[in-house]
Amino acid sequence: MTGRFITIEGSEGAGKTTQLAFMREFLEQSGCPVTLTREPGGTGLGEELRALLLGHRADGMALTTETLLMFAARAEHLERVIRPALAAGQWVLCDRFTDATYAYQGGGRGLPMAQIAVLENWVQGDLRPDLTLLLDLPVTVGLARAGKRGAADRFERETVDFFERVRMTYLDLARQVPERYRIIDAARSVERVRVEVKSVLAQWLERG
Ligand code: T5A
Repeated sequence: MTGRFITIEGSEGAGKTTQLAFMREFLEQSGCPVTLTREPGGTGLGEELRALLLGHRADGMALTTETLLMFAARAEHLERVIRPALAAGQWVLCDRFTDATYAYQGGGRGLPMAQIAVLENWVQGDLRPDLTLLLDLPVTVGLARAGKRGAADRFERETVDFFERVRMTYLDLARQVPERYRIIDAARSVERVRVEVKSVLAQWLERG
């Protein structure tokens, strides 16, 4: 039996990493074997690309380069981790995927969505997530949370306007593909968000 592909998305500090730990525990308790991974990253080369993408560069990075590096890391991730895990019947839980490219490089930086779609079709073929949880919260709340964790990476140094565009793009994507997306109000406490995440997963499991 092939596995399922679940992604979690949201802007900075939404609580994805925190909720993924609960999701893994819940799915494993429900008898679903889990592979937990993240983007950019998830492979040796992907983590090296992540360091390039998130690290500061005095000379910046061209938007085309940034986007191609995201998809290079994704191609590696798909080939070495995601597709083999799905073929082995694993439930792949992924912290960000291509929706993040639409939200950050598309919405945030202004790359035409059609160009991202070309790369998506090339790199992924017809593979898309089965379910995407969008942790939505006001930008300033997420940035305040992320700021408590230490030095800001290259994306976290962007303006509030940039993250407002990221948030709006995610909400637009969720409206365009409602059968795949579940929007969760992530401004609440960890525990309240966890209860809703669990309920979404339980309903989705029941549907089969
Ligand atoms: N990117 C990524 C692109 O531009 N294009 C792409 O295609 C892809 C794949 C790295 C960056 O790369 C960009 C987007 C990103 O900027 P990332 O590592 O996922 O991606 O970066 P972040 O979103 O910055 O991840 P964070 O670690 O900041 O956010 P999380 O995982 O959403 O949040 P988490 O769980 O680490 O929580 C942050 C803090 O808040 C607390 C936690 O304890 C933690 O201290 N917290 C809460 N506090 C109060 N109430 C709650 N409900 C809380 N939940 C968590």
